[in-house]
Amino acid sequence: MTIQSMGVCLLSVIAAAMVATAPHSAVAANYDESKVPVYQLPPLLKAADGLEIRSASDWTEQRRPEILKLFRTEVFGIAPAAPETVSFRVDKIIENSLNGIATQKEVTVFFSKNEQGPKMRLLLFIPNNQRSARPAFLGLNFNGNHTVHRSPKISIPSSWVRNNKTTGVTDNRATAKSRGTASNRWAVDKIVKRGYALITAYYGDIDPDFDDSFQNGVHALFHSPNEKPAPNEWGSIAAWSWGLSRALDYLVLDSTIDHERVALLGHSRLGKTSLWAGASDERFALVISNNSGCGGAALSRREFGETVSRINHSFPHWFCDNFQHYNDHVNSLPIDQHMLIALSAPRPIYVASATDDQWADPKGEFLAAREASSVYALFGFKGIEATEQPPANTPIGDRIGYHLREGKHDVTDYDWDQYLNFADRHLH
Ligand code: GTR
Repeated sequence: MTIQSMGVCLLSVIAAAMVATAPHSAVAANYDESKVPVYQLPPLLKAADGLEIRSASDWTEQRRPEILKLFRTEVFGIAPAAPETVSFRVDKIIENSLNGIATQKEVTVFFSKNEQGPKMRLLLFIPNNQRSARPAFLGLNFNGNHTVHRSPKISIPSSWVRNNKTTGVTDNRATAKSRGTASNRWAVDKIVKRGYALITAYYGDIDPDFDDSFQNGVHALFHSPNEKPAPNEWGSIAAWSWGLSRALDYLVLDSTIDHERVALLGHSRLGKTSLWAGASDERFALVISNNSGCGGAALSRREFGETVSRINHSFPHWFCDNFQHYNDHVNSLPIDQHMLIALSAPRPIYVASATDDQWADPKGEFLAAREASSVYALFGFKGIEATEQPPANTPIGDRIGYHLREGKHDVTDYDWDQYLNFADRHLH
């Protein structure tokens, strides 16, 4: 080796070391399909002991529990069981809401005996003039229940709220200024007219979405001050999912809602949440992931758009600490996100992407949904048969639904139309 080539060699070693240690933000995200690494997904239909999974009972008894456990301990973290101290109080009933087509209700879910402690307020719109209990969509919202509809009768959250130009929040306290600011994402009238109830709660009631070492929200009820959850214990997504299960605990008691036909819906980080809530609580009848991306429906091994490393650096509180081990070793993850989708089988599940939401890797979301179909086949159901991602605005699939909507990272009326059609097919 010449001195010159030794120099070049040394320089490239130094450059490689700099890339390896550079903060993730210094390395551009990959949006080039030709740069997606070659990867092999962990198998859905082979158990850890090598057994081929050939039947629904093999899946339910052996493979599902082992995959669920891996997501619990390596990705989202173990959440506590429902405490016996949870209680519910119906605060408000307005019978002629939405020009008379719905009953609007507010219910407080107290997570402990202390009424001043963490609690979540549910907002319900229930179709009027129906002879039977209603199927429902249940989804958390980002900025408070009062943002989903402009009705002045919706209570404003008292918990910590993110400062935001659109909602006019500047000091982490919500005000009447933000009424209805998210109404474009919540097709309340349309949902009610189609015969479904809509139930929502503010996610920050369950756990405020910032990295505070879990000193507030429901974590504080289960850990002593300054004690962080263990590396395999719940982060914020698991806490929000836990909250959705507590909402369902209430719905079981409400005779106007058919608790066996509750569809979970979540967008983005709350789409990751709906996938995990549906996986960890099988009482949910249908699961919808809207633009959930990394840690949600998108395959991690594609490293397209947001990656495991990026998400763990930007949002260290979302997942359990064990997930950090895979930041630079995504191929050693014992799971990938097709398995998260498969955990909802045989219940109907819908994955939606958007063309301008490359950060969430629409193709990776499609591929994960398609891969999960092999588990649905064990139950005699068709998932997604298409091998290629469909063009924009072309919903496909049977028991697993998928569409790629034209447009940005958002929930639109187009998305709701597909979810309502899918629910009509599977919940009636
Ligand atoms: C982004 C994050 C995504 C997605 C999104 C959201 O900043 O990188 O994983 O969750 O936030 O929730 O709006």
